Amino acid sequence: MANPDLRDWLAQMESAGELHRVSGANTEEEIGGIVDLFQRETNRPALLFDDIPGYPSGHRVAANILTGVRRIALTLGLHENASEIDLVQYWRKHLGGDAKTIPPVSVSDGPILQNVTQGDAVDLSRIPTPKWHEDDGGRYIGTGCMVIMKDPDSGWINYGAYRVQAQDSDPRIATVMCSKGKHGDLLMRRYHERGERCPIAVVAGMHPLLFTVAGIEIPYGKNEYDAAGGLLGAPVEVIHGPVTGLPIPANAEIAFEGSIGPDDLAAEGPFGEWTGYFAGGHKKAPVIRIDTLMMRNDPILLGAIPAVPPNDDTFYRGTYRCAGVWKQLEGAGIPGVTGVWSHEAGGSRMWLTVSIKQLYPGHAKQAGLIASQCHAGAYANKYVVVVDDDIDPANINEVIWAMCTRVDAREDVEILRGNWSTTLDPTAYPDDLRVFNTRMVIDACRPWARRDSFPKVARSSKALDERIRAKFGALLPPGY
Ligand SMILES: Cc1cc2nc3c(=O)[nH]c(=O)nc-3n(C[C@H](O)[C@H](O)[C@H](O)COP(=O)(O)O)c2cc1C
Ligand SMILES: [Mn+2]
Repeated sequence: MANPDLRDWLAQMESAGELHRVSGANTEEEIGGIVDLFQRETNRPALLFDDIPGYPSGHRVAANILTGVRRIALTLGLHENASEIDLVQYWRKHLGGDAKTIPPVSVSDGPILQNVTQGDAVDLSRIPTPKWHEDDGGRYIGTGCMVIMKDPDSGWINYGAYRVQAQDSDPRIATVMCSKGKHGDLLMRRYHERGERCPIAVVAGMHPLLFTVAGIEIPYGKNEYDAAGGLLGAPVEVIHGPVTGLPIPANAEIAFEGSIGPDDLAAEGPFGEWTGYFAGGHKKAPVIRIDTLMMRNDPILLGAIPAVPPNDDTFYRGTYRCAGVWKQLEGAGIPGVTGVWSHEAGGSRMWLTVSIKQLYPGHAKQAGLIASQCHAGAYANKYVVVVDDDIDPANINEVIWAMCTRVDAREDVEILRGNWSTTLDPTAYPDDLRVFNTRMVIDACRPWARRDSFPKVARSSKALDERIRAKFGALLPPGY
């Protein structure tokens, strides 16, 4: 059976009531403006734009894809009523060295080859690429994307989501921004150190499961296609780019291939980023000179847009990151962890809540300090809150209630200076480097010494809830 494609995903979301269609919004500001409105809260529907002024009807844009718990669950093949912590549990199982992998298979043809243009005929402006934020420096064709490269020695194939700007000056070029140390950056440098051009392919529309894998940290040397196959339970079917030979999903919507020469740079940015600011500025980025543009009939561009959080860049990745923090806490010997959640308002990074069953004095503080510094949790974190296991870490009302009623700030708050951060964090310091931040670890568990005498919670018991639901269920609104 062929792999599911973006169209299958959109149909699945539509039948689940998770898709909203918009006709007639333009790429200059209206698509971006609508996406911004939808992203202001999680669990609003995904968006599909059609009849975009200036483009043939049927050339579409999908966005706001993975900002809801239900859509992430359906994308991963979980039950549609999976909770936030169920998503975290999924990644605990499907993460790390023992995760199942299935290598991709090559096929000779696929829908992505329905429309192929090469050389001077390449024209990226055929794709309705929105200006996503009012003050962006250009149009980003690559957000919900896969950027594919190959190790020149070992042949290792890597793909990641790195932002790709279509350059208005020439419809045959684009720029790509891989942060230092990302696999794409490391691979590109291997070619450039030898004075060679780096072959590259960009896929800008595909099933969101393939995109999911693009944005998460699959280890160095591992092929993201193998990881995606493992999650899909079937090999990803790929064609090979006619010029670069790089593997491209056969049922992708839009893809282009080309190469990046050493020292070939163009102006890039600014771009509204995941912390909610235009913090990266206007810099130079490597130029992709495109050899081949491929697209399906009626192609669909996939957007996953960073913005003031919550946003599509960070929300789904938080579920994966929490599983990493959970595993690393356990790896550090912390028992009794019952949940980890990274609140979406902090870009699913800056705020981390850990729930534990307190087992010994100092346990809660130990868990908080390690969560704030373990590899999965440390980057750009600002707050770690540790709560007892009667609190759902994904329910911010419960977390704030615990903070309000179980924290004695004299004992329970630690301030840590000089931590790992990023220039995208507006509070990072010192001014000339902007690499460190200060963070707070808050122990919001019942004080260990008072654990037996602490006041009883004034909420019905689970048993009473059940008796009420059994007798009055028909009279109560759904979900009560
Ligand atoms: C929507 C989205 C946009 C992203 N944009 C960038 C980017 O512009 N540059 C970057 O270095 N990483 C970006 N990332 C993060 C990388 O995709 C992520 O770190 C991934 O693990 C990189 O793949 P790699 O580990 O193979 O390098 C983005 C992630 C998402 C989900
Ligand atoms: Mn990688």
